[in-house]
Amino acid sequence: MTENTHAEPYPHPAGGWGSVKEVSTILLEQGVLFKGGNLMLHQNKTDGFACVGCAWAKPANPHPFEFCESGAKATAWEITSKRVAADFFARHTLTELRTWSDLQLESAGRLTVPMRWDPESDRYVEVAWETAFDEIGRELKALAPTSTVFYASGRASLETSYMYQLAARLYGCNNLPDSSNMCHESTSVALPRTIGVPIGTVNLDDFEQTDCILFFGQNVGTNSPRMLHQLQAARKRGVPVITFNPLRETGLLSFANPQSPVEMLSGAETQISTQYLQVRAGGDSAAILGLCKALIARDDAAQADGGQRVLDADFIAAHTAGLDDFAAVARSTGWDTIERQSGLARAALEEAAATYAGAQRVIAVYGMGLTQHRYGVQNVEMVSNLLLLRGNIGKPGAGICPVRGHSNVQGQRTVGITEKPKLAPLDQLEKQYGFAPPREEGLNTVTACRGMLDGSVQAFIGLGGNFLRAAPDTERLEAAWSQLRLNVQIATKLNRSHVVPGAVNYLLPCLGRIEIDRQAGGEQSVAVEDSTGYMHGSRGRAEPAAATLWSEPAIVAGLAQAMLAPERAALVPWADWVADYGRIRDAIAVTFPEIFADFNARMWQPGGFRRPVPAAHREWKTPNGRANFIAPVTLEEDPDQAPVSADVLRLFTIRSDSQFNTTVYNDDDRFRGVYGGRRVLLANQQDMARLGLAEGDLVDVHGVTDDGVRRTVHGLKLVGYDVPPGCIAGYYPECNPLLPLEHHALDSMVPAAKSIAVRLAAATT
Ligand SMILES: Nc1nc2c(c(=O)[nH]1)N[C@H]1C(S)=C(S)[C@@H](COP(=O)(O)OP(=O)(O)OC[C@H]3O[C@@H](n4cnc5c(=O)[nH]c(N)nc54)[C@H](O)[C@@H]3O)O[C@H]1N2
Ligand SMILES: Nc1nc2c(c(=O)[nH]1)N[C@H]1C(S)=C(S)[C@@H](COP(=O)(O)OP(=O)(O)OC[C@H]3O[C@@H](n4cnc5c(=O)[nH]c(N)nc54)[C@H](O)[C@@H]3O)O[C@H]1N2
Ligand SMILES: [Mo]
Repeated sequence: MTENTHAEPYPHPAGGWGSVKEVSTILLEQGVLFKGGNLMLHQNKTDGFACVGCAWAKPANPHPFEFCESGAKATAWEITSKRVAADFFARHTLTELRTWSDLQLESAGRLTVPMRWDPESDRYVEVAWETAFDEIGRELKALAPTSTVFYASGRASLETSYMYQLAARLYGCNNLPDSSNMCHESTSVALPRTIGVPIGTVNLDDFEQTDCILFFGQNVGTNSPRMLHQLQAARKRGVPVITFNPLRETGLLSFANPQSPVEMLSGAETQISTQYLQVRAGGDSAAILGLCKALIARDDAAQADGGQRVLDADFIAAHTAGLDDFAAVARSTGWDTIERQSGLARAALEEAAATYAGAQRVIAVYGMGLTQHRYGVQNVEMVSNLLLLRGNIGKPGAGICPVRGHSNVQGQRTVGITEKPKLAPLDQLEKQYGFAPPREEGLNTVTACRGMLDGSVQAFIGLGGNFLRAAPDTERLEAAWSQLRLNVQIATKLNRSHVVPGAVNYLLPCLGRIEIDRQAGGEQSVAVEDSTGYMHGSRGRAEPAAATLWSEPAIVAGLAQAMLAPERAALVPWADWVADYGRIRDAIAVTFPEIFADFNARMWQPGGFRRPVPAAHREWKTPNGRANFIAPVTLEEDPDQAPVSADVLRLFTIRSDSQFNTTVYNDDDRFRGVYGGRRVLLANQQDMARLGLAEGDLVDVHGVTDDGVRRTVHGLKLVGYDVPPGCIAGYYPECNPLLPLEHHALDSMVPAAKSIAVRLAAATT
């Protein structure tokens, strides 16, 4: 594969004809062209299904084609005509399947029957659902509840997620990590401190009213392409877009709308970013401090000569706290430090600050480029500081916009999937169901991995996802994973987490959200929450991949009834809930009346209904009742890692245009012009020359963290690329063996996947 890997510039805009071609190719490959074509018309529509891809907002008046290239791929991938049934496993042992790539495993097709791993033959063997639940229940009853982890990947509906957290708590633990722990947890920790909400404040209307957009470390063209419509509209109004990203990402440069015949035929494209700042990976706190320093300096000057204030003094006085400490740090930090840490020139930062100061309504959008750092929480606080300086939170057209990942990852947290007892409605659950929920802190992703490594975690239940590939330190984790007493994976497609078995190992296949879900009470629908806090109904439209599949609520109910003591199980009407999901929603509305009152009726409102976001109207639910400026503690990116020496590079892991997390659709990364293989590193030419390496060389990458663990990924090919000096980019999940478990964000514990200290050496194998 590496032989054919090559890079060539992608001279086209994001979207455009390339998008149309990609969509038709994947529909064809998955054998779903005809069926798929019709189905797409229901994607992200009121009374249709919510896309299983990203969590970007769904408008009240959708386009006829309210989907994007990425969403169409995700749909095609789920409704593929390929199947993995019992005969597949009769042909392949798990030992053999462990030699398959992520792409090969998932490409085998949809899982169709419940299976148990048979250690004798090393194969999965079909079992009846009831048999599976019986044995899993027996196993779980024999374990201490705190040694079990209930992971959720972020796709399961609000209904399933609510049942899942309730089942875990009835069982006796708060061990409810979800993918948010690897993702936007830095947001969920930072924003409650600064503005008193764990989520963003903007909605789609704000994009129509804004007059400046800032982008930090979010790759919109690949990861939330439907947002390109809002960006394109804003750009057509002349709104400046300032981007901070170490890579010049195609989707942030320009866009041709594949849904606009005029643009497609004329080849017209919209320039997206008006200023592009190639910040060093991990340099955002410094860059933002530079912007703030420039604004404060202008404001000081204005005050001195009686000019118009640059800071929003009225807002600051009426609503905020902490400006003096923050401003002191901004004033005292020298431009030399800011330039060195951010990799950006003072003049470029001052230019961006001038644009920002010239706008009255500013939105700041951000993603993993900020959250997945040692100082990921601080990065988010810095964005909030920048916005607060000019009152850009809590007014129309302005606000903070974290772009969430999985299509219901935000919603899972909303309905109680959290390891943090203080965030869960425990008193209400106690009252509603008549039991004493556990009050101890549960395990998050990092502490769950620690538990697997030290043997204190003995069982892992996965509600979707591919934990083994998504989490840090792949090799160590994989060894620990095989020592689990019980491993139960609820999934749609085969992945690595399924083929490294624990002693007792089950694979339970489920319906996807696109599929019609028939229960005793008729066809069921579910709801999800998007990135902007709106809840939407979603009704499956495709025939199920197999008649043997169970829905996620049915599986969770089956597990709950089997693993709970009978008197505990009897506290919840599991069968009634599965017969009619409307009853689960009624229960959710009782638990969270402020968010979900009248849930069943409101979920079909066009555009969805929004949960309360107090900060969006300047009500600050912080301990001091004000919006808080928080001064940065350091501008160093990774003080926990080896001292920076000239041969140490900072590796940041990225997603390609052809993947959804660990799901790899093909080996190309079209927008970045990298074709035919993912085992590559995008490297700066000068760094390569300095290190005596050249484009095309195969290298071994060694972790340099000094914790006694050797971490190496062998045989990656160097591709010359426009990356800031000292930084190097590689693909997730291929590079995860290099990510040390303890290299995570302070406070949020999000693995710091965007800055891993590594050394390169000529390949030995
Ligand atoms: N098609 C598709 N859509 C997806 C996903 C997918 O894999 N495929 N994944 C979903 C999920 S779960 C998530 S969380 C989101 C992820 O979507 P994003 O938040 O966009 O995450 P990434 O693609 O990991 O990286 C984002 C960008 O950060 C930049 N970056 C890296 N380091 C830094 C840094 O230090 N500073 C700055 N300013 N930028 C940096 C990278 O160059 C990249 O452009 O997308 C969701 N949507
Ligand atoms: N190095 C590095 N590591 C990272 C990241 C990074 O940027 N760099 N990003 C992190 C982030 S942001 C995230 S969110 C995590 C993602 O981590 P996960 O959410 O754990 O991983 P996914 O790849 O999204 O999971 C894919 C699997 O989900 C299953 N699946 C798909 N649809 C359904 C469904 O409807 N129901 C069920 N039950 N199962 C389904 C399929 O079996 C599929 O194989 O990875 C994290 N890891
Ligand atoms: Mo994510």
